[in-house]
Amino acid sequence: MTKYHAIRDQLLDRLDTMAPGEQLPPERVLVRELGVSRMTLRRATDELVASGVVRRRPGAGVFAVGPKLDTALSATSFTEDMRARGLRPGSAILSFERRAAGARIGRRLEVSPAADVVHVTRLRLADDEPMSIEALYIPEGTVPGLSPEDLENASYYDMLRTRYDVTIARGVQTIEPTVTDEEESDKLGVPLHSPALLFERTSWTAEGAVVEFVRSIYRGDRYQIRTELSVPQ
Ligand code: 16G
Repeated sequence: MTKYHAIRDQLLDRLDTMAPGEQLPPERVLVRELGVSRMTLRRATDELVASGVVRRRPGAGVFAVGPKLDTALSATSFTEDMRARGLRPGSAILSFERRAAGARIGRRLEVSPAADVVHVTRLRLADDEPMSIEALYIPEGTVPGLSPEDLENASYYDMLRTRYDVTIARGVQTIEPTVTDEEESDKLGVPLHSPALLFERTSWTAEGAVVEFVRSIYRGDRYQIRTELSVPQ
């Protein structure tokens, strides 16, 4: 193990005992305590910053970040997911339009390219902290009369159930690594080209109608995926 990896592990051990938001001792103190050069300590700290374990506030120091949110691979909504963790879900509408599906989205929604779709982009928040950006596409016929205000700080899945009497019966999701572009970084409050998870989800009713195609970018420094593994019999 390289020297800086060993220092990184020592810092991780120390962070395990710290509360989110607590500050690491100043660099000069750590250099003395750990018996390393300033450069090695910097390198180890940089790696922890990049992986989202700590946050550096210029002029203030380095602070512990809470554990990442585990997301299970199920057809839950963002709202349900956040509530289950005791966090306050929120969403801000970034754009809302009705337009023709076009070939690519038409294929995803299983409608003709000329069919009307609602295209909404939302910033999703947990306790006011930006977590993801969602681009949601819905066949217009599924949600007649839907307005941007309806989705502001509200759950799309709840609305489907209560207002449109639609229940999601199954979904397919892919997950890929990506990095944030300029706009995403700005909205999510992370540096340009930060690691992120790209989710694409299609959901169907029991009758086989597509009710959403969603492309979401989740912050890689705040999210990880947890899966229960079944053992092949
Ligand atoms: C989640 C889903 C998204 C769905 C949304 C509904 C992922 C990757 N995506 O964000 O497909 O549209 O929940 O949330 O999990 P809502 O009911 O809170 O609006």
